[in-house]
This record gives sequence, C-alpha cells and structure tokens, in this order.
Amino acid sequence: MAIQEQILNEIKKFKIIIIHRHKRPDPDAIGSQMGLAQLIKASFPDKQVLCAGKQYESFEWLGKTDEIADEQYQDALVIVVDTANQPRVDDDRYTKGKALIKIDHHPNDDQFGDIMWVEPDASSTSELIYDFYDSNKDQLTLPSEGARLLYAGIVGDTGRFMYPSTSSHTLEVAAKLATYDFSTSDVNQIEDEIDIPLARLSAYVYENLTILDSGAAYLVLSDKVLEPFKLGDESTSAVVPLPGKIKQVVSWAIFVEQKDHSFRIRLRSKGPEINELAKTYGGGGHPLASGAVVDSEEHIQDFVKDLNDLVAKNK
Ligand SMILES: [Mn+2]
Repeated sequence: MAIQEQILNEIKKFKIIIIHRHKRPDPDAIGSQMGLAQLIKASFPDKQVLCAGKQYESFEWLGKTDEIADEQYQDALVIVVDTANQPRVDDDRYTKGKALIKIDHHPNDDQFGDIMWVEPDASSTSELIYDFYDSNKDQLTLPSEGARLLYAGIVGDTGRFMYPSTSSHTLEVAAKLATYDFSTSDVNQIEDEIDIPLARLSAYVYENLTILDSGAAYLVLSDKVLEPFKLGDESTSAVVPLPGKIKQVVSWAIFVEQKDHSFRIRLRSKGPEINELAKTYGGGGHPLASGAVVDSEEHIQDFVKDLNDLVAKNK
C-alpha cells in the first residue's frame, strides 16, 4: 500500500486529529499544518481537526492555532509536519496521542512516529501535502483556503521558486494550486514584505558582513547589535538569505545571540554542502540550509575557520 494511502486510512480511523509543526515556524511549517487541517476538515466535516503551537501575530494571515486540552490527546491521531527532530516540535504533548505520523522533507536523522513519510528531495512539506491530496483525490476535497496555505508554504521554502529544491514537480504543484480561488500575487507580496526595523537590519547586514577570500561570509548579531532595531530573534530569520544575493558570497553564517549568551548559527550555502559541518556543532538540516550552535562568543571564530576551510576546499 502506498504511504499516502496508509496515512489516509489512519486519518479515517480517528475523530480527533491534532497537527503539530516546528518551533519558530516559517510559512512552510504553518502552511503545511493549516493546509492539511483545511484538507481534512473539508473532506471529513465530522472530524475535529486542531492545530497546535504558539500563535505569532506575523503569521495570522495563515490562520490561527487552537487551544487544546490535554484530554483531547487521549483518542487523537497526532500528525507532526515539517519537523526533522523531536526537540523542535512545538508543544511537547505531540507524544500524547493514540498514534503518531511524521510528514517531512528534511533529512530523516531523527526517526519517529508509527508512520513516517519523509521525502528529502521535496521542496517543502506543503508540496508533500499537495501530493497526499493528489494521490487520494477521489476521496479528498481541497478547499481554496487550503490551496492558498500550501502555495504559501512552497513559496516560503523555495525562496519564491529560487532555491535548487525547486523541481519541475514543485512548479507543477504550484501551477495546480494557482488554479484555485486565491491570489498568488497577494501571497508572494506578503511573503516579500518587510517592516521598517527589518529594513534597517538588512542595511546593517550588508554594511557589516565579513566576506572572506574563499567566499565564506559571516555576521554576528549580538544582543548589543540587535537592541536598537527592536526585533525579536524570530525576525532575524528574514535577513538570513540576504548575503546570498552577493555574487562573491558562496556560504555564509549568521550568528544570533541567545538568552543564555550562546549563539544560534543560521548557515546557508549556494554550493558546498554545509549540513555535516552543522552536525559537528550540535545542529543539522538541509545540505544548503542548516542551523547549529556555539556556546559562547569565543567559539565563533572556530566555526568561521571551519566554514572557511570547507568553502576553500570546494573551490
Ligand atoms: Mn519546510
């Protein structure tokens, strides 16, 4: 039996379905979560579908998460989308259901769930949710709001169809989603917009990025640097792609200071695979987009040296 069919059979067995996604969500995490919820609700109106996780004001245009009581987990099917590692799941009650399904497109380093559907080559989890719909089309109904959410997720994770993960299948899925009743340009516009503090921070990024001869680049966003911009750690994610616009930059790291004064590393690459390096610093992710941590400011230069060596070797 195809995995999509197995997942559908599991959904059919439960009256309550609770969908989780990762912490510090991006449009794909929310788009796949809310899009799947829309798909199940429209297809099975008698089922109760709930979305777990912290609600962010900046993502209200993609819907709202639900208040979920502990008791609701007892007889629920839990589906975790877009989340590679269990510590990253937003709301740790995801283990409290009767059954657990993982649907994701990150490398499957942390295997969990009674059913796992992981496609590391897919552009986004939203693309997979569309594939799930498409392979069970005769039994499922995708409403326009669901299509809008999935489109938003694909646009988010592909950098508006720019990253190499954008396959012909991704474009095919986007084209099919675009036939639904919503404005693709509105979605593209919202995802491209930044507020004024973020515009100012973008200027800071370009002014202060250190670019090494190898093509490795880095920037440290300490509390002191970020303070005047009045931005949260979540907002710094929007500036992470910016160094990639510079022709000479091959791979780059943005260090963001955390409450415990460790630095979260947001690591990106246009060529050399950087996820193995991320793993040696307690992180992981995609070959061209990963995250890691250094425990203090003193260790930033160790990481920069390793990144520089890796990029230089790949030249
Ligand atoms: Mn994703």
